[in-house]
Amino acid sequence: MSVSAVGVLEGDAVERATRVAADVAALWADEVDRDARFPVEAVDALRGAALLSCAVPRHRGGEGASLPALCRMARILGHHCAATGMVFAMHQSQVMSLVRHGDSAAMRDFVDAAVGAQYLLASATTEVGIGGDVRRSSCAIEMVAGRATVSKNAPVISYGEYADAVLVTARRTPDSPASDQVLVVCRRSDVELEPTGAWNTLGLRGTCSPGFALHASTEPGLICTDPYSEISSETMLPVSHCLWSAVWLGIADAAMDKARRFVQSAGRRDPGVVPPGALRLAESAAAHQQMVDLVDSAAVRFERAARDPDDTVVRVPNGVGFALAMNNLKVSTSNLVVDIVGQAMLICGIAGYREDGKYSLGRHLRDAYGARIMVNNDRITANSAQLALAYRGAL
Ligand SMILES: Cc1cc2nc3c(=O)[nH]c(=O)nc-3n(C[C@@H](O)[C@H](O)[C@H](O)COP(=O)(O)OP(=O)(O)OC[C@H]3O[C@@H](n4cnc5c(N)ncnc54)[C@H](O)[C@@H]3O)c2cc1C
Repeated sequence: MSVSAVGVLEGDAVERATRVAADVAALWADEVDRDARFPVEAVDALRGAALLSCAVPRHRGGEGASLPALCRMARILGHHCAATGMVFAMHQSQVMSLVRHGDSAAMRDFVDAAVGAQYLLASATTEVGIGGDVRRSSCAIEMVAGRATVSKNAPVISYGEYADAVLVTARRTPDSPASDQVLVVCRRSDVELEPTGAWNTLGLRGTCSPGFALHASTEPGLICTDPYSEISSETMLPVSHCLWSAVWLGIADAAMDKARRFVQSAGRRDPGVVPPGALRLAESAAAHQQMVDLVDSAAVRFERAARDPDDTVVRVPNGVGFALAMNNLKVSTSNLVVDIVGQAMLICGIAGYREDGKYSLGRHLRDAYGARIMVNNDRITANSAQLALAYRGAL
């Protein structure tokens, strides 16, 4: 399916993403997973449909897609190809971070270029030796001949080899403490990426996320002026958790569809008898509904907080209640997706366990297991435990 067959720029962003998901991503999902290769057709189609810039405000050349709309897109992409959904989700959280926190002239020029050329943005936040604690860095920005340079040993950079720029966290200066971080944009032409390993994982294989030794030299204007602590709490973390959860919801949708079709088919074979899987399907539907409601309400919570930081219900975006809610979202949805796909496996039985039939659930199950470790739930819960000690309000 060519990009033009997807219907470039016809319909709103959600409609276009739906077509990319069903007409392109779905066709290649099994091959992408089997070969652990980048979903190049689907990402090209997203690019062709101008969906890589849909979160940029209209007055800056994008479509001003809201977080609830981005979540709907991530969900439908995740349904058909979780790797494509996750690439979309990770990219959009980088875009939102730049749009909301990059106000230098250089940063505005970068965003203009990103809209025009439909840049794909990757991120290097985790670091060897620091693990999944994205709020600390050991690498640091050093000024060399008027350029901001950074070298980072990144254990994982998703689609690093396919990205047009990498957003890197680092200490502000070589003398700064580990927590005094900045976010710096490094264009691909300013970055050397030496692979330090391969990406041969259980699931989300198409995200192509090996480790890299990253060396970059960029313009100082491409260092975000807001400290990373603010970018993370106000945008990158909540947006990532909402969009990742939406992708996991897409995985759950795919499993639920198969389970439902399996039970309906059993029902048709024996009219008048409720198939044994129907009860389990009803239970799974309740868990699925919880997931839907969690994702929808978290995206709306973010929008309300972004619109009105003094809103007394949602609390300020970087407030403790907001942070707890966004942590809880990630931990809950990453558990629910594994439960739901596991229940679908019980419903479909051997037909779900097989790798070659229309009820096959293997890819969904393997993808689902990535959710809990994509920033480890134990680490997030440890952070929530500290926040909970200090918090007295309602969520
Ligand atoms: C599909 C996928 C794509 C990814 N893409 C990217 C990307 O593009 N860019 C990027 O930067 N990262 C990315 N990540 C990596 C990041 O999300 C990982 O969480 C990170 O690399 C941590 O890896 P880890 O599990 O080895 O480390 P840790 O998070 O350090 O976990 C290791 C162990 O430490 C334990 N632990 C829990 N809490 C603590 C604590 N408070 N202190 C110490 N140890 C604790 C954990 O339970 C676990 O047993 C991706 C991950 C996945 C799964």
